[in-house]
Amino acid sequence: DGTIRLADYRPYPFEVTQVALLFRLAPGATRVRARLDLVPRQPGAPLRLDGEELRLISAAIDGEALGGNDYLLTETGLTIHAAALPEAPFTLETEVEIAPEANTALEGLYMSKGMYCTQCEAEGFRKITFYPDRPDVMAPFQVRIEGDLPVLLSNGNPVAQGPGWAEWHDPWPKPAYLFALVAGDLVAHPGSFTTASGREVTLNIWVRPGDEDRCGFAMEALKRSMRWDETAYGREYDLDIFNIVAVDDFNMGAMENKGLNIFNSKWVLASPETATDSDFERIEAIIAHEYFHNWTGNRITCRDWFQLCLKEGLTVFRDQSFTAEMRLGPVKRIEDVILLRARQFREDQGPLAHPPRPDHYKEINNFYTVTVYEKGAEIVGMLKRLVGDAGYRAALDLYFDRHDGQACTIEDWLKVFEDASGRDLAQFKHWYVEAGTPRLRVSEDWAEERLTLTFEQSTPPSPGQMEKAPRHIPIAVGLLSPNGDEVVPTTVLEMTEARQSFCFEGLATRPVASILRDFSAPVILERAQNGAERAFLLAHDTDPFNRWEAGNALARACLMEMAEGAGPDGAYLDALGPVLADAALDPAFRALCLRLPSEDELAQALHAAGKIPDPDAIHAARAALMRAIAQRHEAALSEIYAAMAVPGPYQPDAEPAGRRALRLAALALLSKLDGGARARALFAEAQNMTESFGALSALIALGAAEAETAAFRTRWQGDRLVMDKWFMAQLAYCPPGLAAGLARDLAEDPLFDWKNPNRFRALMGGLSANHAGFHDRSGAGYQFYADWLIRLDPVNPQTAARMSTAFETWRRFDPGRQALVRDELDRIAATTGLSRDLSEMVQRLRG
Ligand code: DPP
Ligand code: ZN
Repeated sequence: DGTIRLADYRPYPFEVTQVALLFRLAPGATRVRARLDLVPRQPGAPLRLDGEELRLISAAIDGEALGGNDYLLTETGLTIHAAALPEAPFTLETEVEIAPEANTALEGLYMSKGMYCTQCEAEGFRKITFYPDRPDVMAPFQVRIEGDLPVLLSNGNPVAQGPGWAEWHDPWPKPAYLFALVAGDLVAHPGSFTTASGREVTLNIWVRPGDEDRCGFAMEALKRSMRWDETAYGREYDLDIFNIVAVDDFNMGAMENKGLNIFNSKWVLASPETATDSDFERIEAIIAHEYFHNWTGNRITCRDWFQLCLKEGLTVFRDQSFTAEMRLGPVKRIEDVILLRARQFREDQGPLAHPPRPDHYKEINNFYTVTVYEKGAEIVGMLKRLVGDAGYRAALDLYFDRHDGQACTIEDWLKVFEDASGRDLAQFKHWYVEAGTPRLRVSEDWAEERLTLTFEQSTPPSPGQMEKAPRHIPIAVGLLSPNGDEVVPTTVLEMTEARQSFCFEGLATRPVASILRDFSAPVILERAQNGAERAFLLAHDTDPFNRWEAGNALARACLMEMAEGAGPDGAYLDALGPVLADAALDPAFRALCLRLPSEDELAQALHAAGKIPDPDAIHAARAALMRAIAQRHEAALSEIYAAMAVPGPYQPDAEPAGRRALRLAALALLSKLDGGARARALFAEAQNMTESFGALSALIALGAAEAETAAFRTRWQGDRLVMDKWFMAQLAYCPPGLAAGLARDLAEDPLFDWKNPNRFRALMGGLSANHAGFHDRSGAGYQFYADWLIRLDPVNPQTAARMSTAFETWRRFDPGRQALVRDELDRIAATTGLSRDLSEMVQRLRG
């Protein structure tokens, strides 16, 4: 049935020692000539090459054209029979024709606004030429590009160029998924970097004319990333040149092609007028992420796509550590955990749950998930916590030493940690191969100056995995005395059993335990704790994560009760007071303390508590709590709003960004009382996108943004990235009852260019982010969404499939909503000619 299984992995029977490619570019008919030097490794094996949507012009071995009986050509590839192959090393030459202009799937070689570009991960290279398109086949590439365009780029170092042609050579053996080609009328924002060992590297960010003044921040972020990888990991850059290209039509965020990173323009281009603080932070993180792949992904790559989290989990962990050092570490950690819980825990609890290393798939593009990326990063973080900082560095040094130039597995990765630390990680491996978020229940016992913490763990079943073994869980714990002093500093308890107790002896008075500090493991901690204890931790915990967590737990508990009819919890409102007033606390941290759990997270929590979440009641509860906070703390919030204004020219750094975040959090609350007066004033005077967009969002949430929405459109209609925000925000933040109707209207807007993935994601993602709007009991949100998935699928299956995850929570809801979603999923499934991508997703979603 098209399922690919890890158990079926076999090494490729040929070695590719050299690849030479010649491109003759033309929008409707590009010719690609490929010369592969091959060494047979298994006598008698046929030569099987992947290839899709290629028109074969010719094929020859050692200069001799192949005859019709020598090979088999199918929809998915070219197989040259063993009888037609020499036993000694040989050369295969092929020529094919492709049509980049007709490529709307944005996979392989395609065109974006007159520019040629490529996206080959995971399996796009097979749409460029016949090739063993698998990551364990690594070879040096030589590329010649011929085309009537001023800028012609590929991987590696430039060899030679003239008018209408350029040659590139990449000396580092690489898998085909890291191949890239860009050709167009581009301008460079230049830079340079001197490596620790004194080599000069030329840097360029290539953009379309007009965008060159929005590259400065990304360029500086690149230099910081290059330096950080040298100091934190001892890794230097290894080519003479590093190019980044910004592309408007792109399915993903960015791509780490060797020496030629290709970025969604959204994650490169930034100016104070057009990008928000969080855009700047994301840009720095993504620049770093792709750069860090040069070692974790490119020099050491994956043996097969089941091992995707080998490179992605590790590289996300690296970019998170980088951002934590560039900005505020504790704030970054809290933001990462918010994302993990909102998206990965959600995935783990639904029909799409899968292990960080899956063992089967139909379409690998469907596995570029929060589980592979974010949970993969958490697992690396746990390893680091278990072996310590020095142990981690030793393990990574060994990893680079032992595996440079290889295509590796999770087993190789764990073995490096075992060898460097002397630990047995057999049980730890469950984190990689089993799905599901463990529940960790804790109980406390106090007697004779001894505190005993007893933990019980269990992991619920997930698709295809009914029984789960106990995990090896690092639990960071600290103890506080009743006056807030730390009596036992952070200690890592290692849980390996289903049930396990840990004792702390010799304590004069009963302490308050701070458990799972820094979120030391991606688990759901179940702890019977009263509001007073949580308020104590919110006021006193010395671990910033747990301090925030205590407030978050209070807010969540309060909102869950409000969703079932209770009023706001006075104890929670009281507990916020000292946090708001504490000027010693970082503004960014205080902003996070004011951020209530999302509606989707509340639905997740209610479902986990055995209830049926009601999206309308959750929305109403959240709005009511915002109003109650505003009423209770109006004076303090007004003071914050005034005090946190940032004078002078905009700087994207963490400090002013934190002040703006706190100010906007206060604004969102105060808007519930002032009818939007402050937000309207801020919108009118804002000099940067952070404030302008924050004010607009607050007004949209009030349902009172008509004039501002129109003004924003008039001002920014020529700016594609800003207009994405305009589409998204109106839907994400509007009163839920309006969402589906507004989505229909916006889809009629002439600026809704639905074939552009950013624009499609802005509109559909905006709708699905409006929890109560998307889940409107009429089913209008579901129906609209499904209509568009069906429409997009034949054009861009990858993006259609990825967006289908909006439906992954459907089993949480009442039978009425479930029936509506099931109907839509059935309707999608019944569509003729559905892509492999979307049909796999719908099949899994239906469960
Ligand atoms: N490998 C890419 C990344 O995560 C996928 N877009 O950076
Ligand atoms: Zn990545």
